[in-house]
Parts: sequence; C-alpha cells; structure tokens
Amino acid sequence: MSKRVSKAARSTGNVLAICGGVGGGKLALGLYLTLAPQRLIVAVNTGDDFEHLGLSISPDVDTVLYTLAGVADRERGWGRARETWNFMAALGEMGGETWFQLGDRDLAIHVERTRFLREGKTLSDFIAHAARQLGISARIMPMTDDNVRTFVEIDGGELPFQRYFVERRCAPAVRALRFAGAERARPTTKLLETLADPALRAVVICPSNPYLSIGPFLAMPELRQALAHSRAPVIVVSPIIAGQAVKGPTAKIMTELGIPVTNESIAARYRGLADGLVIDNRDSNEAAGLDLPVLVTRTRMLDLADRKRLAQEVITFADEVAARENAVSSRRHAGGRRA
Ligand code: FO1
Repeated sequence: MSKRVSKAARSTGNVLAICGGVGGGKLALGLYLTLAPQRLIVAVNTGDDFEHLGLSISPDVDTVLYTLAGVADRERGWGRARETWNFMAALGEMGGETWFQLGDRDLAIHVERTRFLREGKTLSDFIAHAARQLGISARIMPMTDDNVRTFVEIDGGELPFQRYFVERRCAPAVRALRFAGAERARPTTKLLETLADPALRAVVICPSNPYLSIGPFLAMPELRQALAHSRAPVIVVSPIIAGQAVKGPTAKIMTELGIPVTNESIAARYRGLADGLVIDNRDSNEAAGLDLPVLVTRTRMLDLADRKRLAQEVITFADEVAARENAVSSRRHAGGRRA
C-alpha cells in the first residue's frame, strides 16, 4: 500500500497521537500547541483504568485531559494543580483505602465519569464531554470503549496494574504483562476511521512506555492491523535516552524482561508498524545501526518550548518520511510490515 500523502494532506491533514499518560502527554501538548488544535486527535491508553472506591478511574486519559487543558500538576505528573487532599485525609481517618491518592479537585472527574458509565454512556462519550468542559479543542478518545486491563506478572503471582505501579511502586520484578480483554476489544470506531483516513498526515507514537502504555494498543489485533495498513507515516518517539528512560520504569522493565535498553530494542518493538524513529542526540551513534529512517534530535522535554520544538520536528520528519515513499515500499516488499 502506498504511503503517499498528498501535499494538501500534509498542510491540512490530521495528526493522530497515540499515548499513555505523563511522558506521552508532554508531546501531545507540544502537538496541540503546534498544530491547529482541531487537527490533533489523541488516542489514549486505557489499560491502566480500574474501579476504585466505587469510582471508574482512567489515569492516562485524565493526565492527557488535564495536560491539554493546562490544569495538570506538572511536578507530580498526574492529577490536578492546586490540589488539596481533605477527602483522602478524612478517608484515612475512617480507616479507608489511601494507597491510591485522589485529590479533592480530581475527584470530580471520577464521579462524573462513573455517573456517565452507569447511565450506559461510553468512555468516549465522557471524554468528549470532559474535553469540551475543560475547553480543549483537540479530539481525545480512549483506545477502546471495551474493558482492557493490564496485569503484571511477578514472581509468585500477578498484580492488577495500579497495585503494581502505585501501591508497590514498580518494585517487584516484571516477568510478563497481560492485557486482559485486549484480544476481543474493538478499538473505538473513530480511531479506526482516523487510521483509515487517506488524508491522515501522520501517526505519532509518543514517548510513552512501549510495554505498559503502548502495549495495550498493540495487543488489540484490529488496532495493530489498522496501524500496519494506515497510509500515513507512523513515527515513534523513543522514550530511551542513553540507556535510561526519561521517566518511569521503562528501563527497569526492559531489563527485567531481558530486553537491552537501546533504541534498537525500541525499533524492534515497533517493527512492521513504524516508518520512522526519533532518537536523542546522545544516542546519535545508534542511528546508523537502525533499519528505518531516523531523526536525531533533543528528545528531552523540560519546558514548553522543548515540547513545541520536538512536536514541530516530528511533524516535519513525518512529512519527509511520507515523501520518501519508495524507500518505504521497498522496505515493505522486504517483508518489514506485519499485520
Ligand atoms: N500515581 C501515583 O504514583 N500515586 C498515586 O497515588 C496516584 C494517584 C492517581 C490518581 C488519579 C490519577 O488520574 C492518576 C494517579 N496516579 C498516581 C498516576 C497513575 O496511576 C500512573 O501514573 C499511571 O497509571 C501510569 O501511567
């Protein structure tokens, strides 16, 4: 299938960002501030979602919503800025569960989402509503409206994702990951339509954890297939810099799973799906050994200017990759692309 994206699509087409929470949200914000906001579509991981204290919690979705709305707590990386914790303190006094911190402001989104879902509406419906309420003009959607839940296999058992990530602080060694429900889950119709859109300008896989955060997407067969067949260039921004993860447990998990912490491993993870990889300047020596087009730049995003600059560079790179259609088709013929 041709990767040719017309000139018109390049200047006006939509960009799909696929992301998890904190790391991915930073680049999503850069794209939001760089592109015309209605040109950005963000599909978010829901494998981290869970039911807690009777509420439906979608941590990555909320991180992206809060980040694009400018109300996220930038230091913590999750939850809302100017947060207070009276509910948690009172819950503790009552002997309730306090291992997962729900701030007073943050509570509102969980209560409303739970109400929507109980009324029979979908998570997509709720996110569209929440984005409108928060004044966000990009389209944000969950990867699926079905239940997909991440489980972490550790020595002697298995933990639901948030028990591993928050309660156990990622301390247990990861032996395997399981995305319950993914085999049968349908990606949202809007996500499939976006991937099938011939005018789609680019798909950007944000620098989220490729195993924990992007793994649930790739575990849905229909999504994998749609990504493989999308005519838009698929660009991966590596979350690895000089053998370390920018944030979070990516490097630790890779080591525990026996995967070298290199950009080659990231390329291998997305083999058959990615058309280009963005790596950090500090890893420029790895570029020559990678078997797909590579952009070497500064991938660390410390401030807003970094987020916007990286977003612009990623889009320019995607346009260049789309223009190198011949190289892409020959790679495909060499058997690079898998469904
Ligand atoms: N992360 C923590 O490390 N500790 C928490 O208590 C915590 C609470 C929390 C509440 C709402 C929310 O949307 C996110 C929250 N997170 C918390 C972050 C979140 O669980 C993880 O960062 C993601 O699931 C991993 O992407």
